Amino acid sequence: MSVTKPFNAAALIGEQPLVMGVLNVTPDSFSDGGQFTQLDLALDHAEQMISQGAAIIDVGGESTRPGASSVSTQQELDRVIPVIEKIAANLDCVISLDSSCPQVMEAAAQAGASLLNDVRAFQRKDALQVAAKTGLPVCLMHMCGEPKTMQQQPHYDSVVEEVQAFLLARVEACLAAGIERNKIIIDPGFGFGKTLDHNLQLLEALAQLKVLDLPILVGMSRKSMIGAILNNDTSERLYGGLALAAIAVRQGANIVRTHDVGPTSDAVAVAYAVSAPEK
Ligand code: 7PJ
Repeated sequence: MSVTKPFNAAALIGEQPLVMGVLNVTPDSFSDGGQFTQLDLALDHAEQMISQGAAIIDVGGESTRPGASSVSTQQELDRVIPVIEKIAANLDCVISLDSSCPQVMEAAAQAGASLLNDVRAFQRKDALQVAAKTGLPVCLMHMCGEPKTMQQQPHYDSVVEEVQAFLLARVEACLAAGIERNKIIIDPGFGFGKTLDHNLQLLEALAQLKVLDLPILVGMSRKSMIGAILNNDTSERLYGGLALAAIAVRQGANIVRTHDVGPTSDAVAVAYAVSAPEK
């Protein structure tokens, strides 16, 4: 029997940001590729992230690294559903599904997921309707293009305005599909069809997204924006990622998605202690 842990998205506002640990069950994920494909290894990894401070485990079966090719629905189901069932039955955390595929969303909700995180902001056919039917909170992320080609000369007239307008339009689409406002989280989508300069502009303007009055999720862990500044590989991007996480919290982020849960939890707590409204 799996137990779905309820997740109240709207309650995140004004509270200490949560850390979301990344659990990739894809053989080709770029930073921990291939290490956690087996069920028991995935469970161990999730347990370790929870013990280090993750409140949410984000389970993904499709690699969205730049250039990655797509996976079939069946492959995605085979990868993520057993992992979600196992975590739901054994660990105390919120389980998030990182997927754009409606069939996977539906199955994940039944298996014990309590958050739907879609890098395509529920734009695939039937995704919004299926998400609404599950009754689960959703995370809407901005992406320009598709993973296979998104880093080929991304262009914006104003990245901040365009991302904000996109998110607003997707919020409206969610509301129209029957998803309640208090179940919506937004994410500017760092690294998804963005140059270093675009990413830095979005981080600098993150607080502007607060006008939508919705919780904000950020994911910058190990991403190429760090590599572009430090000229290093994914395995060397921890400290750069911590700096970005601290700045994001200062700018109002409510959930920080990371591969490096322990160090990020410390960075988030310290940054929040500086930024928190007085109690
Ligand atoms: C993100 C994500 C992100 C949200 C990935 C990686 C690439 N979901 N899924 N936001 N990134 N909401 O882990 O580097 O930034 S996959």
